[in-house]
Amino acid sequence: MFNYLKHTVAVALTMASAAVMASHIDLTDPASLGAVSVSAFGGNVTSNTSASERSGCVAAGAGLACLGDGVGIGDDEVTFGREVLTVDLGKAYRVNSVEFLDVFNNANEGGKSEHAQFSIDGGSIFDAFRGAADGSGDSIGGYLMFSLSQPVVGQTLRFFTTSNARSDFSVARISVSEVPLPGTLGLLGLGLVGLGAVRKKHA
Ligand SMILES: [Ca+2]
Ligand SMILES: [Ca+2]
Ligand SMILES: [Ca+2]
Repeated sequence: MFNYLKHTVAVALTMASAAVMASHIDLTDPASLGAVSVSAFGGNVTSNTSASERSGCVAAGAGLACLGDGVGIGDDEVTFGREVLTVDLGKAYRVNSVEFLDVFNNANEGGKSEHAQFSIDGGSIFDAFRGAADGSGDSIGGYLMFSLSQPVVGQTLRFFTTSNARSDFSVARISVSEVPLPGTLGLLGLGLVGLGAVRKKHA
């Protein structure tokens, strides 16, 4: 009986650790998205596959597939104004980071950093941009990683930009973790309680 319960706890622990595995949704390879769906307001969903756009993605050196330059709207980027790109993950995940392409300082256009903004399930707005206005922070392809200081659990990400009329960007990758299932934690709890009971009996 004791061994059986030890086994149960071991299985529950294994399931719990498997439940926090991270995965990367690479939007530069639109055919790889599986249950993830992308839709747009203000134009069609696009992924620019021209050689120059793809080479900017490759040169960013972020390990992206770069079959396109990420998803945007209409003219290939999510453009300042009313355009909204919606990414439905298919179920709730912990969102850890989002990576963008084509986010530059625009130092040669008035030094106004481009902004990429997004919300998760309609929550607070995250604002991704380069800090330096002198262009020193620019990178090839306008690659920019935005890490959430606290991961947010959600299913639907909405991307837009309203803070600088020069802004446009594409979404390259979303990194998520599985949300631990309450059932798994319950099973783990039951196993621990059972183990405690058996220990008491043996004492
Ligand atoms: Ca582009
Ligand atoms: Ca656009
Ligand atoms: Ca841009």
